[in-house]
Amino acid sequence: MSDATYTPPKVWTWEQPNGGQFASINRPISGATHDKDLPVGKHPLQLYSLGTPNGVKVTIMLEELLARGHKGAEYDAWLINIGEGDQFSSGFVAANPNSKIPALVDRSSDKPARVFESGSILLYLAEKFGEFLPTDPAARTEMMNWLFWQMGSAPYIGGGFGHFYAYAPEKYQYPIDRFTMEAKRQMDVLDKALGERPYIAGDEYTIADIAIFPWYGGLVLGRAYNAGEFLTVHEYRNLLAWAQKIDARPAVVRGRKVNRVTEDKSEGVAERHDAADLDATIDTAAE
Ligand SMILES: N[C@@H](CCC(=O)N[C@@H](CS)C(=O)NCC(=O)O)C(=O)O
Repeated sequence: MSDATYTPPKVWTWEQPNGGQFASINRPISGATHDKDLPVGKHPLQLYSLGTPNGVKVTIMLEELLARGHKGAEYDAWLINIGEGDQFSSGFVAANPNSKIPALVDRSSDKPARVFESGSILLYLAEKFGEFLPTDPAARTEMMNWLFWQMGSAPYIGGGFGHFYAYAPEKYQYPIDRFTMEAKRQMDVLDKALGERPYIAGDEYTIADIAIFPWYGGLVLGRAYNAGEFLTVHEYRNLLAWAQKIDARPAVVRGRKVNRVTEDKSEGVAERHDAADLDATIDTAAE
C-alpha cells in the first residue's frame, strides 16, 4: 500500500479549511453560528430538512401517512441548505441541538414538540398515527431491530464509504477498502434477510423499510456515489427486487421529491406546503 502516512500530534488542533466537499460546514464545536428563527407554516407539522437519504425517510413517511388518509399528517417542509450552514441558525439548533437535518416540530398541541434524529421522527409519527408499526410485540421488536440497525449502520455508508470513495479530496486505498468491505457486508445482511420475507421486518411494510430504503435502496438502484458498478450491486438480487418494489410506491415517488434543490421542476420542489406542490412535479414529469 502506497498511501502517505500521518503521525498525529499530541493534541489535535483545528486547521481551516481542511479540504473536501464539507470543509466549510464541518466544525469541532456545536451550537448556533447566527441568530435566525425558523419559518412556521400553516400545518401542525413543520419539517426542516433537505432531500438527502436521512431527510427523505421523513418525507416518504409523511406522504405514506397522507396516502392512508391521515389529514393530520399534512406538513410544511422547509429547506435547510446544509451547504450554506442553515443548520447552524439559532432556530434550527433549538429544534435540533445536533445541527443535522431532518428536524420536525409538531405544533398540534399547546406545547410544540421538537423531534430530531430521523429514526426518532419515524417512530414518533408511526406512534402518533398508529401506522407502519406492527402491534404484535414480537413483530414490533423485529421491526425495532432493523430500525436501529439502520441508524447504526448507515453512517458506515455515508460517513465511511461515500465519504472516502466519492467526496474525499484524495483517494486512499485503506479507508476505501475498509468501508467497501463493510458496505458490501451490510448489503449482504439485507439481501439474506429479504430472501426470507417480503419486507425487512416480516410480512408488513414498516418504518424499518422506510428508514432503510433511501440508503440501501439508493445504493443498489445506482443512485448513490456513482458506485453501483464498483460495489457490484446487481449481485444483491433480493435487496434490488425489494428496492424496486418500494421505489414504485406513489408515496415514495412523492416523498423523494421534497426539499430538492433542482432546476428541473419534475425532479422536485425546494419547499412543500401543500399536496398540490408535489402534484405539479408529477404532472410535469408526465408531460
Ligand atoms: N443520525 C442523524 C443523521 C443526520 C445527518 O447526518 N444529516 C446530515 C445530512 S444527511 C446533515 O444534516 N449534515 C449537516 C452537517 O453535518 O452539518 C439522523 O438520522 O437524523
